[in-house]
Amino acid sequence: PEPGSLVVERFDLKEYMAEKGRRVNEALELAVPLRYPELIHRSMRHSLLGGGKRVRPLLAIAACELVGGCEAAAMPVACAAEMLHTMSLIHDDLPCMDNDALRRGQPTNHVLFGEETAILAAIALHSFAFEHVAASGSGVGVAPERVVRAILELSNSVGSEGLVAGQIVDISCEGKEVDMGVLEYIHIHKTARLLEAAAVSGAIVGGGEEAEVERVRRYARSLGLLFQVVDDILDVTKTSEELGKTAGKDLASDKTTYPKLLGLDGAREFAHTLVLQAEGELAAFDAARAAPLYHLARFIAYRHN
Ligand code: GRG
Repeated sequence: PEPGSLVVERFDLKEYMAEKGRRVNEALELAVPLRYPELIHRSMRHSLLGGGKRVRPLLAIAACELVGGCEAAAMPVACAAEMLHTMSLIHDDLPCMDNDALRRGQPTNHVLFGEETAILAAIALHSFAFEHVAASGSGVGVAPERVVRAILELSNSVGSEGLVAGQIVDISCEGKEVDMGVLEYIHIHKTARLLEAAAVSGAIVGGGEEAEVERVRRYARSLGLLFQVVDDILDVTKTSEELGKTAGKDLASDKTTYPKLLGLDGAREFAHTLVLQAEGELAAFDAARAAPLYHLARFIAYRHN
């Protein structure tokens, strides 16, 4: 085997995720300290620091390192991506949206702090994400034009061409049968766009060339869709196993899912195609540097819960 592929074989994703996750948590803790007015900062910190897999920061850091940048250069955009993700989760849990009481095993923001504070905390995290990149980007040795490009990617991914677009189409389709095109639109916008912006902004601040940044974009887009297809498959198979039946919750529910549109085998085949596409984009890079992103794609594709 080639030297690069040996390194890939020995790579420990769990260890990498734990180590990067620890440093991301430290950076987030420092970025949003508990200060006056305490209520809003407690509310922001509750949702931002209370768990989560930190997949978006990890993507930003791994993409930055993939193109030869260092972790410190990626940290501001990594934190910003997590702040934007957290902002979207606070909104998503509100009574006027999904009305969820639990998130990451803890009470949701509005349950603990009330709706007014939860909305204000989400807005504060939204604007602070960009402030954080603008204020600390150049401080870690990133050229100002790259800082601006990263902000452009992140801001575009949450507005009416990103998360908001996915959410409004999802809401409009509630209770209706949707086709493959609409299902894909919803998932690309609600899930893949922010994952993509995290990875792409990481590659930008890491000094990536245009072609490298676009490879990272295609990798992350496939990964985002893969995440959702596997989620749909697990919804069916987990419930089937629990009930000891062949048909799970999602094949019977109103929601349109990939297994419903493609059948379980078809959805598995689609997931396989997506993981191959994601891996294909990494083939152009040094194998050791690509190892975290390569293993992350496989982890998302072959996870069991
Ligand atoms: C107000 C600008 C604005 C946006 C809000 C509510 C909304 C618009 C969009 C919904 C976005 C949403 C909640 C999408 C689902 C994304 C998703 C895959 C969440 C789960 O991500 P994980 O598994 O979660 O990475 P953890 O907890 O590990 O971080």
